[in-house]
Amino acid sequence: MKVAIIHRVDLGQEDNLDELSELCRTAGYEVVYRIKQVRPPHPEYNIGPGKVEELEKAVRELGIEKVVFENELKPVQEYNLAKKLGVPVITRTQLILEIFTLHASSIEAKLQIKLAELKYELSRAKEKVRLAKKGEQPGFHGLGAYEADVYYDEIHKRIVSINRKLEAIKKHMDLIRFERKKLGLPIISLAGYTNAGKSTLFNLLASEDVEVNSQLFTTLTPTTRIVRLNGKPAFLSDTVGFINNLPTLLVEAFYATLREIALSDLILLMIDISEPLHTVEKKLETSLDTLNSIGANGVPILLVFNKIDLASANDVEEKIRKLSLPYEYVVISAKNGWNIKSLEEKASQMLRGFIRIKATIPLDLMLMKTIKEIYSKSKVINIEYNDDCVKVDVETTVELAEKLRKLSGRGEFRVG
Ligand SMILES: Nc1nc2c(ncn2[C@@H]2O[C@H](COP(=O)(O)OP(=O)(O)OP(=O)(O)O)[C@@H](O)[C@H]2O)c(=O)[nH]1
Ligand SMILES: [Mg+2]
Repeated sequence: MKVAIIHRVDLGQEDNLDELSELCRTAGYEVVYRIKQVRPPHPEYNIGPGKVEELEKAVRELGIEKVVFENELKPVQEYNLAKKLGVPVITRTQLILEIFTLHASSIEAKLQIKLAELKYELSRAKEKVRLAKKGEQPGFHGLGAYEADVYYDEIHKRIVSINRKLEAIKKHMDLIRFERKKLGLPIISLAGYTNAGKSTLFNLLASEDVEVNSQLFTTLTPTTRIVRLNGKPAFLSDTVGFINNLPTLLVEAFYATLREIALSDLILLMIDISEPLHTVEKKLETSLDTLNSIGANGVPILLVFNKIDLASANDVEEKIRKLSLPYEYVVISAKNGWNIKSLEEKASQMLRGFIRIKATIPLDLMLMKTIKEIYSKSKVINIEYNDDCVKVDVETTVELAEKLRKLSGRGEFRVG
């Protein structure tokens, strides 16, 4: 489907048409016309009436079937534009909702998108009801003032019902998190701008097969696996990508999936370093802001500069120097598996909660079950089986270390 994209900006404001165009591509549209206009918003159309004429001509001549605005439009502006142009007019929020709908696979993600849609509709329903009452928006769902009120109430009821379902899912997810927490293993989240390569790295580290795609927002449902980083076991979660100007409604909707990040012990923040410096800067800023807004400040961050296969070593080095960030970092290519070893080393060094212990445990107390637990929760440096005892040298969780201390009884037990 052919579309036109439009961004009205204030004086001195940068336009966002490149990203909007990328979002359109992800939604399956072909962008054949783009307009940037610098002016204050026009009450009737947002853009100026002259631009509307120009757009109307383009729609007719190029066979454009939909018009996508970067700006939020008032219902009356949307209505005026659609009437004038003869094709549907949508905004960035609706476009992102369309993309999310295409990619959502879990029940939770689907419900959250439905909820965001309804909230969006609700915020506009008020205005539509007002217009219907004033008789200014004839033909709005063919409703009169009374039906418009009913319509508003109906949306409200559906929101309440979806919220209830989501609450039940949240309880279930909390239970799963609690069970994970009980295992005592650290939790690592892969976070970052959409398309940075999170799922590619996740697949590599977890030997998994989650979808990797050059489109935006491929991952909408977080996936978690146990991985080993340099021998240390941990939970690793792949999460939904960040984006600049994510409509507030969607931030709320996806807060639930992003909550994982705030609860983790380490964040691997991925950045595509092959892009121009100003893009890297902007995306990094959005990512850090998003982490802040979901309450993840305080969680240690390891910056993972990805896609170094697409840039020269000098270029990568210079960009990182210019960014001069107060975080630990590594440079990798997730696609080619370059430098994954040093990523594992850095990440495992930053994982808190593991301690090195040496213990000698009497053989009659050393059960197979304990040996299994040691292997699943520790980096084993050495285990030595003797006639009457087992000597273990491991980096392990605090809980397991305590258990081994008790088991060692009068045998040897040393930390460090
Ligand atoms: N050249 C190159 N491409 C990469 C590298 N890592 C990932 N990609 C590509 O980048 C695109 C996005 O990768 P994904 O792993 O889906 O990115 P993501 O961060 O999970 O994206 P979302 O789920 O949409 O947030 C895919 O086409 C990958 O093949 C890399 O190191 N080098
Ligand atoms: Mg992904």
